[in-house]
Amino acid sequence: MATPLVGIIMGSKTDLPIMEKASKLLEEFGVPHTIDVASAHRNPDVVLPWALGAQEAGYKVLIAGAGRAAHLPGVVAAHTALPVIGVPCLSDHLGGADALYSIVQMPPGVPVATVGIDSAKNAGILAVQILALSDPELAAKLADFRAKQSSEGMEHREISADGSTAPRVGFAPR
Ligand code: RP5
Repeated sequence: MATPLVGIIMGSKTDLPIMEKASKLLEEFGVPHTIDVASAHRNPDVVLPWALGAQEAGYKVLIAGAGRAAHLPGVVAAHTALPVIGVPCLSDHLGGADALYSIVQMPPGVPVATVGIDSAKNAGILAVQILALSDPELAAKLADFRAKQSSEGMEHREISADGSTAPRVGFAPR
């Protein structure tokens, strides 16, 4: 089995429906990765060795997702020099703003690259972009992905402009 390049970790199995979107994206790109569940406050004895050993284990990027007082991404980042991408997970309180602020507001010195609330797919894409810097094959896949996305965007535009690609002026209905 290929050495996993991306390590995904989340604070609870209840985060899985969100975090599996990162895994799905990495699968699409053929990026070997692992998924783990360990909470920074309930399982610190698991989180610390995972983060401390991640670089030696061969990981290049880590993705950490958590909800509420979401300290997992910051704790992971504090124990590794690898780039850490944080995913604020929506919980049943405060609309996910609690997790967003907890993750994005890291004090200067230990950054967590934070994506939007529940935006685990973007975390996967960002991980691919980082890996693609030193992997031409992955860079080519990323270019295809962007091109496909762009042409889909144009299709949407044609629908919204009644089949015409001419730009609309202001908000006047046709
Ligand atoms: C966080 O608390 C987890 O990341 C999860 O988003 C949230 C709730 O966890 P559970 O009580 O559902 O396990 O630690």
